[in-house]
Parts: sequence; C-alpha cells; structure tokens
Amino acid sequence: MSDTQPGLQRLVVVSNRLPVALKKVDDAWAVKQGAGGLVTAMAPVLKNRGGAWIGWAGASSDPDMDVDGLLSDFCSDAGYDLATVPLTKQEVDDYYFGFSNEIIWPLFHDLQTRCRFHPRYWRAYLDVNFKFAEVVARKSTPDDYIWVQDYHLMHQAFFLKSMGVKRNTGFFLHIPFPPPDIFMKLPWRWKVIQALTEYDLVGFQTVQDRRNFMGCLQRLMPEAKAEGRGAVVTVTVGNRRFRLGAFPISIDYNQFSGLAKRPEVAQQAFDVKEALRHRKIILGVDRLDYTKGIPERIQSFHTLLRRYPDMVGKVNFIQIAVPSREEVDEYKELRQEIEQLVGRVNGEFSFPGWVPVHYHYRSLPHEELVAYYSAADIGLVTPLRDGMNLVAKEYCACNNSGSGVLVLSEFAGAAAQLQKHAYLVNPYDMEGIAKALHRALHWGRDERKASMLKLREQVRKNNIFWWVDSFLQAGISKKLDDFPEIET
Ligand code: ADQ
Repeated sequence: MSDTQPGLQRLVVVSNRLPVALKKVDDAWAVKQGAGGLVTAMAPVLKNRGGAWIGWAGASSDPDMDVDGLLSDFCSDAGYDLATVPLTKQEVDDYYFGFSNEIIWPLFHDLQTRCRFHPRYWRAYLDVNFKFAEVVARKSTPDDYIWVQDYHLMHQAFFLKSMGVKRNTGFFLHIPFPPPDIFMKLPWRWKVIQALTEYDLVGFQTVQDRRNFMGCLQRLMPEAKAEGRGAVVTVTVGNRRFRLGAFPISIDYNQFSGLAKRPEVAQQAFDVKEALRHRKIILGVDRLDYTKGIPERIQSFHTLLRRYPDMVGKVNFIQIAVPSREEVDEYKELRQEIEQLVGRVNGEFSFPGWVPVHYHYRSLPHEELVAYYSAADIGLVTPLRDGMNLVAKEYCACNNSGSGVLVLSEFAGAAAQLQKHAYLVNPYDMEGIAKALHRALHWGRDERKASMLKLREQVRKNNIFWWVDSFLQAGISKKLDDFPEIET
C-alpha cells in the first residue's frame, strides 16, 4: 500500500460480487481478475486512497478452499484489500437467485408479473445483508467512507446502525428505481425504503429515478421533504437528513476509443465488414436478459425486411448475446425463443451468399467486441427498461470514424443524456423501430457525423472517472454549493 496518498479518506467498496472470481480449474481453485467498468474505475481510486473491496467470491463455501491465501497475492499487486463474505448454496439460491433476481430485478424494471414474492427470499436477503454488514464493520474504521453497490445490499447502512457501528455510507443503485404504483407492490416496501433512508447518500442513474424514489418515500413517509435543486438534493425525514443524487454511470472512454484505433482491432473490424461483403451492419450487444428486448429487436429487423424490400440483401443484423443466469428456467426459455426467431427470419429471407441475422451466444474478448462496435453502421440498443446501458456508450466511444448512428430505447437510462443526438425509439414498437432503422440507414454522412460527434463528446466528458469523482464528492464533502450540474 505504499502508493496510498496520506490525508485522503480510505474507501471501502461493498458489492455482491468481488472484482475477482474464484474458479475451479482441474480440481484446484484459482483467482481470476474481473474486467468490468466498475473495477477499472475503482481500482485506481482504491489504490490512491487505500481501502478494501468486500463481496462474495462467486463460489459457495467449500471447506477445502483457502480463500485468504488465494486472494493475498492479488491484494499485494492490486494495492487494496479484498474481504470475502462466504455464502452457502442455500443463501445464494434464496438471496441472490431469489430475492435479488426474482423480485427486485423484475420489479424495478417494471416487469412485476415476473416477480415471485416468497417470504423465504426476503428472510434470506436480510440474513445475508446482516452477514455482509458484520464483515463491513470488522474491516472498516469510523474514518472510512463505505460505498455500497446495488440492489442486493440495500440494508447495509441499516444493519451497521443496528449494530451501533457509525460510518459515513453511500449507496448507488445500478438499475432503475420504479415509480410508486410499481414499487408499492413489494410486500416489504416500507422496510426497503426505510433502510435506504439510513444511508448518508443514495445515488441513482437518472434524475427520473431519483424522482421516483422521492415519490415512493413521500407515499410511505408523507413527512419527507427534499430541499435543493440540481443533481443532488437533501432530504429530511423526522430527525434524519441524507442526500439523494443522480450520477449517470459511464465507461472508460479513452480505453474503448484507443482500442478501436489499434491496427489489429481495426483489421478485425475490416475483416467483419469484408466477410459480410460491405453490406450495412446493424449491431445488438447484450447480456442475455429479458429486460434487454432482444426478441422484440429481432422482430423489428424482421419487420424492416418485410416492409422495405429495398433492404433485402443489403443489410445484416448481428446480435451478440453474452450468456447470463443460465441455470434459471426463464433465461433458458428466452434463449430458445431468440434462437427460434433468428431461425424464422433467416428461413424466410436467406439466399446463397446472404444470411440476414448473425447470432453469437458467447462472451467475446474485449478486442473482438470493440471490432464489432467499430464495424457497425448502426448500434441498435433497445432494452425494455435499463438503469443506464453501457453498450450505448461503448458503441459511441468506438466509433472513431463518426459514421455510425445510435438507435436507442427511450427507456434506457442512457437516453436521458444521449437523447438529443441518438435516434430514440420505443422498444415495444416494432413498426417504429423498423422505420427508424430504414431512415437511419439513409441518413447522409454529414448528418451522421454531426450527431456522433456530439454523442462521443458527451461520453468522453462524463466518463467513468467523472462518475466516481462526482459520487465521492457528494458523499464526502460537507457542502453541496459547488457541486457540478449533471448534464442531462
Ligand atoms: P448490465 O445489465 O449488465 O448492467 P450494461 O450496462 O449494458 O448492462 O452492461 C453490459 C456489459 O456487458 C457491457 O460493458 C458490455 O460490453 C458487456 N457485454 C455485453 N455482451 C457481451 C459479450 N457478448 N461479450 C463480452 N462483453 C459483453 C447493469 C445495469 C445497467 C447499467 C450497468 C452499470 O442493468 O443498466 O448500465 O449495470 O451500472
């Protein structure tokens, strides 16, 4: 920890998963480094301030596993500590697959008919949150800043307080916060809202999410009042005062843009175009999840080919889906549905030398993903609902030529920042998406360049490092007077 800057408050990040994964390779456990944007942004901050990352290592407890030994080498290289919260298989089933993924995930994405409100899940969620809070209490000091990530761990501040442990705490929700009519369906709504009021700062992706939260809070606790304008406001409920803010998450722009410029990646992008005989490319990239609107997107492309015969043989749709929650039946069914839809479009339209839909069901190496982004004429990002959607931003960052068009769902959090220069669509309106695609494919070069330049500028300025700084500033500083406006 010799790189730690003296005088800076130490940071303790708490998330469901650690930024590393423990994997069994040939009967032996090994540590694998995570690669997401959050890790990229947090790692230098943790190294600079010193601190720890607390989370589940991604494997259920195994008596043979020397977790501490496995992680110690990683920690000395990374410059910050890792602390694991071991979970049993039953806990993973009920707290993670159950409460988090069968209740909060669908409900907060406005898909309440998919929720299974089992009381057992709720009890497991509370037990696991208590377990996490015990580790946080043990691994932190009163001078540390505790930054909790996402919907799995909404009760950290509540349990820390109930243990008499005083800490400055912040919470960031990566998914949307639903409006009152939807949130009220949660059987434990009051306890969840109350737990969130125990944080010193609660951050959302968009101002709309923050307003939804405030609406729910005032429905359940009518005395709650918000003061202030701009991205961060102060809320009073009884004798509690805390902050609410909108902090749109982003990506490491320079990393994506720089990678797309590398000769070997540019060559891969060229190879993709050449393999498709330089036809126009429409690209979708998602975790395979029912919130991402993949079946509707394939049907929209199908509509494009049916409605506009001039498009037949002229355009390809590439859908790249990274496997996700594969052991869950709903995700298996979704995969089958997508495969059937791809088969239907290709069956109806293919001819020798042209297959309209190319579907990849696998995680791609970073370089390959960037090559696809740079090759695509249209980035088609149509989630039914999304907290932010980083794919939209990654597509823009990789589009160094400025010739691409972003067609974006109005229900992605990213639309709040990118709406002026993206082509916004309703992901449920397949005719509308087909029309938007047809128009976007006919946009002039100058028009495309002007829009893409603005999109790239927005993502470049408000990048992942800006996101970390703005959250920490709102969480750690005493005054909000000089807090920068969030551009939306
Ligand atoms: P996710 O729902 O996972 O994140 P998203 O923001 O789009 O959604 O991030 C997906 C990530 O996976 C992207 O970084 C993308 O590059 C990567 N990815 C997708 N397909 C891939 C493939 N085939 N191979 C390799 N990588 C692939 C949640 C919320 C979002 C929010 C983020 C961050 O649901 O709304 O934007 O957290 O807060």
